Amino acid sequence: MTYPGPVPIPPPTPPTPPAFPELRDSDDVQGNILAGFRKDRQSFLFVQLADQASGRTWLSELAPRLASTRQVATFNASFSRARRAGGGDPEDLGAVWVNLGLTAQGVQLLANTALLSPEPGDDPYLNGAHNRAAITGDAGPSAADNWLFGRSEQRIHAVLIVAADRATDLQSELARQRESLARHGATLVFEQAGATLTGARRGHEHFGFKDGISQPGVVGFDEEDEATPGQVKDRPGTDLVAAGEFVLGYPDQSGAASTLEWLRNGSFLVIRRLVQDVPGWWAQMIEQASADQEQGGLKPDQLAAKAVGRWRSGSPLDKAPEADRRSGRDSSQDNNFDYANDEDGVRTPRFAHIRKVYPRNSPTPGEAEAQRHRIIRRGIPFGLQFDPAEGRGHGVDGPRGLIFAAYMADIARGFEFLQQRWANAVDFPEEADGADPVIGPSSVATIHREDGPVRQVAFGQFVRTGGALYAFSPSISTIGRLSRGEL
Ligand code: N7H
Repeated sequence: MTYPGPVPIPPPTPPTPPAFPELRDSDDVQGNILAGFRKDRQSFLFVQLADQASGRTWLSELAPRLASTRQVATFNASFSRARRAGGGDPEDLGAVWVNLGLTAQGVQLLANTALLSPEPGDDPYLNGAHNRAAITGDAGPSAADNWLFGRSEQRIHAVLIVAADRATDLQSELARQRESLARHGATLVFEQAGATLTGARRGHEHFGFKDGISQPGVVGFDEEDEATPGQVKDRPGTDLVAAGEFVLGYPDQSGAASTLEWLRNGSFLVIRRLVQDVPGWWAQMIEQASADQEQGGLKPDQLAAKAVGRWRSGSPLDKAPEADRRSGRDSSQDNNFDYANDEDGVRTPRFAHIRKVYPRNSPTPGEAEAQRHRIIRRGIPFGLQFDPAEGRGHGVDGPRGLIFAAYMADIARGFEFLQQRWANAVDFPEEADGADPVIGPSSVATIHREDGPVRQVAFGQFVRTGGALYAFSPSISTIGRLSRGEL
């Protein structure tokens, strides 16, 4: 008798990717994830709920007010059309949007049965941002004990992002939300206001640099450019990335998709209050530039542009390495570049903020790897702009910075990886390149030149963490089910 041998085990059938509707029309994915709120005023409300029953009634009252992707995308399209036609922001078009995020504590409180693993392991969401300080490098003045929100003893279940075009609309919506929270016995643990800067600094962050230029394109949300497949139409240089990198339940860049039903159409949200020392940042540029004169000379403005990877106008160093030469006001090509012919970082240093956090096609780590660590940024500045002559609060007496808010499908692979493995790492992408001079720790960075020896520049740390929270922005249907006790 012959022995039959082991019976072959059929390979597991891969999960069938979920149906892929046009995400632009989604009534289920909350607004702000794929379609940004893009409002000049936004407030973040950090909420502690009283108990399960009152939390659910609060949620059922809130649910109809939450913005969907379809609503925000439709509004943004009409706003852009009106702007192009009228040459400025249309005064008569305004909206008020609300987005909800729940912390792991919040989901535990609201759900019927345990949706989350009882062991946090090394899951960032289950642990909470304060328990991840060793990963993100939040020590000393950035230590979690000093945070305004997200400290270990605070119990935050939910975060609301309320956004409006007009100050009066924002104030009435905030009043309504506070009243509803109070009526359901909830506590407002912290309220953080944000507003875009004004005048010539509109669209710029506090150090003075234009922000909001580069975002990933999302398959199923952004239209592909026929002439340059893989890129977004009318946004030259913007690569299309799989939706599953940002929204759960869709295939990501590796083809994998989360199969947990309640997570589908949701996205993880990282919020950080990043306090910026504006005079300190510029003083170091002036000091370092004058020290550099002996070596051939860089002006403070040039050094600061090297730290960021763009000029203050937003024009990328890759296109204008020596001076900000962008012609006129045409910003359409500001994202149309890569690092293919700049391996050593002669034009855009390898430590530059935008190259650290999105190395595009740099050989290290390579384009495929770079696309596995993308995030959608929805931050907004807070505090008054630095201008001591303007009076109280405009000098060193007032705090200012960026409310960094970003959506992603995986916090460990998204925000934490960018911060820990790339921005904070002196040896990424190559040995002794230096840490990210915007969000990394103090370090000595290496500037490469076309001909001539490399230069060393010592950058300090002028951004500190003053609050942080990890949340999950569930789909609108999951929020409904949580509110009805069906999950
Ligand atoms: Fe950064 N800055 O003013 O220097 N950022 N950032 N950021 N950032 C960007 O390209 C800034 C922070 C990213 O696609 C620009 O749209 C400041 C954190 C990513 O090429 C400027 C702070 C993380 C990009 C700044 C801060 C990131 C980006 C250029 C904190 C994630 C897109 C504008 C106070 C860990 C890169 C633009 C790309 C761009 C600044 C924080 C990530 C000017 C001041 C914490 C992915």
